[in-house]
Amino acid sequence: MATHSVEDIKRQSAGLRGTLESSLADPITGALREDDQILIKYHGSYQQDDRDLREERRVAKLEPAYSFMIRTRTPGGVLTPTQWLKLDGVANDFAERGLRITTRQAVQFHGVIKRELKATMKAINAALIDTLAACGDVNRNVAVAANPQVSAAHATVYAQAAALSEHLLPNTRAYYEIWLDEERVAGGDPAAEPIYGSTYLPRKFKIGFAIPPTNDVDVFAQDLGFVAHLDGDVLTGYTVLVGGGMGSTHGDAETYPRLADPLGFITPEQLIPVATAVVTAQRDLGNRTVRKHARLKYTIDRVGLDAFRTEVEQRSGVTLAPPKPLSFEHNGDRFGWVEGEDGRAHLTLRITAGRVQDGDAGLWQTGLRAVAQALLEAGEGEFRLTPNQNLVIAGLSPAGRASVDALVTTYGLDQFRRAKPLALNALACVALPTCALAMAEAERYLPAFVDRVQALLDRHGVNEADIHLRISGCPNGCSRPFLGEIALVGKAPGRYNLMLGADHRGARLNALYRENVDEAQILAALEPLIAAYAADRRADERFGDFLVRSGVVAPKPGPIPLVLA
Ligand code: SRM
Ligand code: SF4
Repeated sequence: MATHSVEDIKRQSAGLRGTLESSLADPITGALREDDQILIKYHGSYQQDDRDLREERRVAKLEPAYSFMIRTRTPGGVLTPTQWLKLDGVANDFAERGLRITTRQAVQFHGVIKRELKATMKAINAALIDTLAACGDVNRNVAVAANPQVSAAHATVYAQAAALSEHLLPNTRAYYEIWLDEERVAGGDPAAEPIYGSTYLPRKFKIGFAIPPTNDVDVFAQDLGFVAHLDGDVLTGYTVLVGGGMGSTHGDAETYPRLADPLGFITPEQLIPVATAVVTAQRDLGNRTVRKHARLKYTIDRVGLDAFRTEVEQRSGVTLAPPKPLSFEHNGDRFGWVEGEDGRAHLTLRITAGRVQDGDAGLWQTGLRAVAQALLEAGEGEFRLTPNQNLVIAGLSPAGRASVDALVTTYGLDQFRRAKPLALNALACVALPTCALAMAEAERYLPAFVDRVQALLDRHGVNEADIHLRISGCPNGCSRPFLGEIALVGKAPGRYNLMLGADHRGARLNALYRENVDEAQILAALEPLIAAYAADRRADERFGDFLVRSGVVAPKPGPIPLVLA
């Protein structure tokens, strides 16, 4: 869709209302009117159709099998057991394929039909979770380090991130009127949007908070990243990063993945004014003519980092201190049990591609329901979704730990004990059958592809190699594939670009190694590299680093020198 029309739709939407209510009430079609398809994104939902059924329905002269994806706004992916149980109920009552944990710590439901959309939204809100601004040209779900090994400072960072998420919500009451039957104020004027204005942002906007040494949120892939600096248990401030993003278009060199640059250092008190200044600067400076060039990363490349910093300082009244060195060990999750400083135990479970559904790979939905029920009865613990599509059962006493451990074994949720590092850290976006933009499989292909690469690792005696592998069904990059040591980026059914050589800390982009290749060609390309890695790697050298050192690929260096842990 041309940019001007999206801009017009936003401007004329009366605070994101559009004609959504009459579109929803129209019994003739399972779809919404075109403009409303844009507006519903700001309410956290996408109209989709089942691409597996497209051809069959076309031949039968039926309209496509329309349904809706709904995405929660769950900053930091934190959910109480009660909330999990309610979301589990939503999946059973209204959705297909269970629950889906996303790469930004949200839950997605797929396959909700139009006439049940409102009831589904109500059921989600009954869990005290909303979906407002989970999609659309606004600030999206705020990602926060989920890994539980740290301390009181973790809670402080999470609280700040959740407050920022609230602060950046649109003011419009449209969401509450349309989905929750709130009465419209007399006169019906849309609420003022001091942060967004009437056309919201030029494009989606993403914020992430990392707590070193873990970079599980892939902070360099965020429009706006905050890296926490701790002095013992005390949060002293954040290094602010701007201009990260993954999305690109095949064959269009003017679109590209980009790592965020350091803008400066701020104290915790300066967080909200500085974040607001970055958002409003992007609101006013971002490209509103060409949507493909509208993300903050392009704004920064156009105006320059120094000019952008000056803009942020003027708007916020904060003078940014120089950024501090950063130290990350990896951008994955830590699986299994860890104990926090307060003696509470946390268990990180591996969930392949974030899909929580009963199947051959485990009774995931039933099992997690039993775990949530047990936490509820014991009055302790919570769930935390990770930005790597996994799940942490957090905050357990020794007794709670024993009971959760038993449930996890009973329901086959202990994949983290059996799987090799390659499988544990692999990511895949949703792609087919629901994603309208998918060019190739991702989530459904991940297990088979991981098995084949693992077979190569086994054959060359490096079966425990911890290589970060990521698959995306297209170059939009929803599994952050350009930060994978090995990545497949979909080109066409069964064909991918093979990207190699990112680091394992999320601080170096990979580079194209083979274009438009099928599985046999991918495996043939990987085998000699894995053999060389097995023979020639240095102690503790990671696969991506090895490929760069040995000149196989030459990716651009990362944004700043990191102090290595
Ligand atoms: Fe994404 C569009 C799924 C994280 C970059 N993304 C989509 C849509 C909505 C397709 C569409 O526009 O029609 C996908 C829905 C598929 C489906 O059927 O569910 C979709 N994105 C996802 C999720 C569910 C992938 C997953 O497997 O977990 C993630 C939901 C995150 C959330 O909870 O908010 C998801 N998307 C990401 C990320 C990773 C991140 O944010 O850390 C990226 C790369 C970072 C970035 O934004 O640059 C990402 N998604 C995109 C883009 C490319 C944006 C760009 O700048 O060009 C699109 C396409 C677009 O916006 O036009 C897109
Ligand atoms: Fe869809 Fe492409 Fe995102 Fe995968 S990367 S979910 S195929 S938009």
